[in-house]
Amino acid sequence: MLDGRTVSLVMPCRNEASFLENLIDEIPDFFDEIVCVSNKSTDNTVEVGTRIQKHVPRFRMLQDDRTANGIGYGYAHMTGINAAEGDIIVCADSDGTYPVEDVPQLWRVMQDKGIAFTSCTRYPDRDIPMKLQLGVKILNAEIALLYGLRIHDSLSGMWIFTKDVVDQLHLTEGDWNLSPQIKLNAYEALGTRFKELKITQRVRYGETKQNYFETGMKHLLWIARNRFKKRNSIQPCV
Ligand SMILES: Nc1nc2c(ncn2[C@@H]2O[C@H](COP(=O)(O)OP(=O)(O)OP(=O)(O)O)[C@@H](O)[C@H]2O)c(=O)[nH]1
Ligand SMILES: [Mg+2]
Repeated sequence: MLDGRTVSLVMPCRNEASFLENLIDEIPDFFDEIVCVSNKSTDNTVEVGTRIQKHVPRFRMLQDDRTANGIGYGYAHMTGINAAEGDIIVCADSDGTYPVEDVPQLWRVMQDKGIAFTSCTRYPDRDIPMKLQLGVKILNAEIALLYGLRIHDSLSGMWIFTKDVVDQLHLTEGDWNLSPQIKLNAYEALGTRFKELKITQRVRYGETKQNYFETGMKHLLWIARNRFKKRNSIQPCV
């Protein structure tokens, strides 16, 4: 609980069985609920999660087997967010990279500044490999140019928002593009109540399965397509 409000943590998860138990043990007590959503895991993530569920009452292991281009990151988030019962919803990867223990401080800033949706930015951070920094900078510039939104981390996977804004997020992207979509839709719906707040990322548990170049190119195209789709959908005034 934070300020008398219940807090849910939503985590997409694919093939993270080897450290899932440690990860859950480290999640701070202020989280009332942890919703972990596996999507076509081929290791024993679901078995481990089902075992954890038996002795950790606040933990739920869900499955969503829909994929888009073989990826279910976005679908897992949609399922987790829909299932989350907390007044405050926090989304973060299940690989230990995001500092979920910082949520109380971040929530205080959100309260002070009237923020309804926070996208937690990892940048600036000199320790992140240059290639990744450059990729994110290109996507940030594309978003600034096409949407007028200046952000530092278009691909952050940690967000904090209140349950009452969920209906305004209109999430549809089942693959990695849910990450830019949730930020752009939140900004469109909430305007100045959308903000970025700084976090520091940690080193990942386990091996990455990400293809940074391929995913980056898909984001580049999606961000542009999404902008034109919106433009076309604007009806001329008669
Ligand atoms: N449910 C589901 N989760 C996924 C899928 N792909 C990745 N994930 C999870 O989504 C989160 C993000 O994936 P990562 O592999 O960490 O990708 P990344 O954060 O871009 O890159 P690294 O952290 O550097 O590996 C992790 O918690 C994964 O377990 C998927 O297809 N379905
Ligand atoms: Mg990650």
